[in-house]
Amino acid sequence: MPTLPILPYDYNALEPVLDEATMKLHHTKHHQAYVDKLNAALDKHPELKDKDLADLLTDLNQVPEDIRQAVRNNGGGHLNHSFFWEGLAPVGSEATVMLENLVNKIDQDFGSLEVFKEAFKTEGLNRFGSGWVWLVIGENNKFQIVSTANQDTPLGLGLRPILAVDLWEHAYYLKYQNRRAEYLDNIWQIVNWKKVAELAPPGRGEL
Ligand code: MN3
Repeated sequence: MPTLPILPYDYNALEPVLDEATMKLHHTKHHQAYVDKLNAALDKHPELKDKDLADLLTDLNQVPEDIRQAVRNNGGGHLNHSFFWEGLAPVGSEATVMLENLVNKIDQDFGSLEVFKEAFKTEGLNRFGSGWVWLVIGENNKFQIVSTANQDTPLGLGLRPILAVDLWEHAYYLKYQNRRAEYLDNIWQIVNWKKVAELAPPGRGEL
């Protein structure tokens, strides 16, 4: 049964990029609500409770129609947030240091780290309304930047996510108000590159 994951750091651990109040609300209220609503939907089809959520979201056609939209929204919300938390780490921590093989891969696929960061920010700014911006492994193991609306995941597009950034206003509004660009500039200080590299291991990506 889906449950709210425990964060791998304290609510104040991502200061000053993400403030404690935002983190606490985001985890205990927003993420919890997705978990609760997902469980309410799955109560109508208990046989789905033991299925892998990522599998269900990869092919939503296997989900009965009466709960399909609820699973898409709330299952997506649960999976995306769980993934998002894992991809962050405290400012200055070892996990935020990008190792050479990842730097090289980004250079190879985007030209440079600066070009990559700018493209990621642009994709995030151009996503109208709520959604997510992602770094994914796409065709030919090439890194790609994509965004999705609402709580949709790139899994349904056949893309393997390795980094997610929440674009919903609840993720940044208390600290950044309407300044999504500033939030996207600052987020790099807390990206867990160690985790990203683990998700794109040698032999699977180009790393
Ligand atoms: Mn969120």
